[in-house]
Amino acid sequence: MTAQQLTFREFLLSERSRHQLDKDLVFLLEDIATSCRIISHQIRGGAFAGKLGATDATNVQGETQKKLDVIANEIFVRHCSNCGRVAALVSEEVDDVYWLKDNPQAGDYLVYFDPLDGSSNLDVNLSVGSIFSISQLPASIDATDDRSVLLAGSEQISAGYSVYGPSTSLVVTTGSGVNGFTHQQGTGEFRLTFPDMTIPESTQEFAINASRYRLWAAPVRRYFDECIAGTEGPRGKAFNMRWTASMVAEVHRILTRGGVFLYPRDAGNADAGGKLRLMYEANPMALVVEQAGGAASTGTDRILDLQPTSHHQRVPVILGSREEVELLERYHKDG
Ligand code: P6P
Repeated sequence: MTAQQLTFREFLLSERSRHQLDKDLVFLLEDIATSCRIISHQIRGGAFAGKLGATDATNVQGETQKKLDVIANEIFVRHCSNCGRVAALVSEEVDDVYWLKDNPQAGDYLVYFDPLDGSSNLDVNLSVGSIFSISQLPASIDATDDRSVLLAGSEQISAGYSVYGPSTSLVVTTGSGVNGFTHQQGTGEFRLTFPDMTIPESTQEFAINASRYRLWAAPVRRYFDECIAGTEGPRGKAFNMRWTASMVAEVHRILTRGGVFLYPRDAGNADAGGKLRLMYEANPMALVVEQAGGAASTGTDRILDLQPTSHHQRVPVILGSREEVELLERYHKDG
């Protein structure tokens, strides 16, 4: 262990003094880290405790809930309720906004989370993760109205994710860059192993579910066709493709070595947003990616500028190395 591998608390306390973080935000981020630590433990012991596999319930997304989806949600709810300044929780697994305070105050925290993203990977022992986003209740909003959680992603004060892979990573931004931590077996600490994570401007790696080619609009097909055309094609370079069916794992790879991730909407269903959810998938990942020097777009709009219309709203997502995202935005403009 090298000297600079601060624990998550040591890091947060140093950030608090450098960037005037509120002490309650430090407590809340530690509660989120604890949630990720416990979820990691539950996953790694899942096969022994009969916790893999599905329940007979479906969530608001119409997806069959895995046992660990429900367990992970309960862990987030329990630990995010510790901080007395959390006004409400918005979970991918829960239909309604979960208000924790009868009379929330301006500045209280709103926590949006996908407790277990990519859970279809659980039964086949592939990476899954948790995603979180934190905003604050504005002064001018009627806090008893669920619409008060519909804040643009640019309002986030913190966001991040945890990857439950060969090791457990926690990646966090509080608006001053992106830092990566690794869970240390034995001590249980998250230690700062990847400080100041940045996304390379250019890449030769893209991530998309190519089985959906027939459903894509022309700009996405154009981009994909040029990527697979290799050195003889218009891009003049050969690309590699990755698809892990876990957004968290894709984003972590992009933060680690660059790349671009796409989940476009179906061309024939322009009203539908696609698959990924704005409030607790696209927004937090967009903040992390932008803070690491990348870009995040729907193809036509910057994700963080979107004004939400519902807390389970879906949006198309293109994020990662800035050069690729900007090229795809140009292709969308060309039509
Ligand atoms: P597909 C997981 O269900 C998820 O929401 C993202 O984590 C992932 O990128 C995507 O869906 C995978 O979608 O269509 O390949 O199953």
